[in-house]
Amino acid sequence: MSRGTGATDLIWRNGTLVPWDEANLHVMSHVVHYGSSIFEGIRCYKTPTGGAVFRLREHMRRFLDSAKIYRMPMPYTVEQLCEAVTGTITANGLDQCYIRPLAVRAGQEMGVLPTGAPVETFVICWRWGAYLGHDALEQGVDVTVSSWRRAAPGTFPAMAKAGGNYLNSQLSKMEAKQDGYVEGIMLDVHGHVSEGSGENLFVIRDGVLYTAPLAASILNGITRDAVVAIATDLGYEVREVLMPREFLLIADEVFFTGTAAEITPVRSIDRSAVGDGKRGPITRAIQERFLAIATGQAPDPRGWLTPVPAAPKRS
Ligand code: PPE
Repeated sequence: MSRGTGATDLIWRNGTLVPWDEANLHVMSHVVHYGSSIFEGIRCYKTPTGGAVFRLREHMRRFLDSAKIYRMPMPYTVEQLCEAVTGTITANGLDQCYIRPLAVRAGQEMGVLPTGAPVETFVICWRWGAYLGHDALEQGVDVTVSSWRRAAPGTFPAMAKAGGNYLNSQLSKMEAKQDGYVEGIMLDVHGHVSEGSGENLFVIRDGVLYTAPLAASILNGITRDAVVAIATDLGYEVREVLMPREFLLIADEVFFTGTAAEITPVRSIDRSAVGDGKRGPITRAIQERFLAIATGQAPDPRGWLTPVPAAPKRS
């Protein structure tokens, strides 16, 4: 693993905890050849009363939605999956981490038709710090508008968080990095602003927040939903609308949202400064409220946090 992440002790596999090194798949697994997997990304934050998972139920619901879209039989309920997540965090003795629930089509049968391949479900936890670089949360990131578009409606379902979708994300991300940017903003097939390789996007102008609608081929982000709620609480208007590319160039503030990226300011787009070229005041206010709720420093009126029982002390 890279980016300062490291192996933890145990991985949840089909209902049992197995050692990290034993959570393997065969090279003939369907997923290896045809990208047939679905997954989630969730964060557990350290709070004054121990670890707490941010919006666990919503993530596991989206996990089951992704499985349903791809007709992947899933023998677990949302409740069982939530318990698998908290149990795996506790078993690894963690009080803050990134969590990756994953379901793959395994087996050893070749051929596109996936329905004969058994589904294997995993929950993996590891420590994952700043996703878009060390100073990104405060300083903001330099991004580009990708030459790669998001998949058109009716091709790859954007609402499913499926492994195969991330081939599109990889093209955008590699291009951005190669050209000296941290991330790429992709447009949809019609040229409207869509999202980043692993983040949703917000644009601010004259104190109003704008974000792309589901119809612009975005993932229905849970951080995006949290930001809409927080911005509304703080008294800002939020509009879900199709945005032309040039709207990015006249924005006062722009930021990414995502479980891994949290709330990351964008300070330039294609070397054109966003606003003053640094984190803007509204972005900062939303970022601070978001992190305060997630880390248990501010009230949690919507019940976004699920506490994780501490592991018994090891002798
Ligand atoms: N769009 C995409 C394409 C995406 O992958 C993510 C999450 C989001 C939007 C934001 O969704 P949410 O996390 O529910 O707010 N990307 C996950 C995977 C990142 C990775 O590199 O792996 C994440 O942030 O966990």
